[in-house]
Amino acid sequence: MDTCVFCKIVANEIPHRRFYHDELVTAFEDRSPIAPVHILIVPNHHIESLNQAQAGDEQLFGHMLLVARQMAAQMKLDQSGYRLVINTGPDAGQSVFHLHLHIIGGRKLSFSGQ
Ligand code: D5M
Repeated sequence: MDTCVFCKIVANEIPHRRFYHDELVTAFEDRSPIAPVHILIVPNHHIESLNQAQAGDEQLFGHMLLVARQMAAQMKLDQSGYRLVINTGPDAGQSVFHLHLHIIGGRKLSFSGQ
C-alpha cells in the first residue's frame, strides 16, 4: 500500500534497523522502544489488522511466531523471557494499520492491562 509506513519498510524505502527478512515477513526495531529489546515482525504484504486475517493465513501466522522465537533467541531473551503482542483496533491502541507482532523483552515486564 502506497502510504503505509510498514509497507515502505518492507520495500526498504525508508530507514530502519532490519533484523530479518524472508519471502513472508520482515523484522525490524521499533522506533519508540518500550524495553531494551523491542522488535516488530510484519507480514510483507499489507494486512490492516488481525481482523482482516483469513483462512489460508495459517502458514503466515505460524511463521511469524517461529520468527519471533528466532529473534528472541538471537537477542538472548529465550532464558529471561519476553512478551509477544498484537494490538488490534482502537481500544488496544493500534496506531499503525499494517498488522505487526511486537517482541518486547530485556527487562522485567508488568501486566496491568492498561
Ligand atoms: O504499534 C506501532 C509501533 O510501530 C509503535 O511502537 C511505533 C512503531 N513505529 C511506527 N513507525 C515506525 C517506523 N517508521 N519504524 C519503526 N517503528 C515504527 P501499535 O501496536 O500500532 O501501537
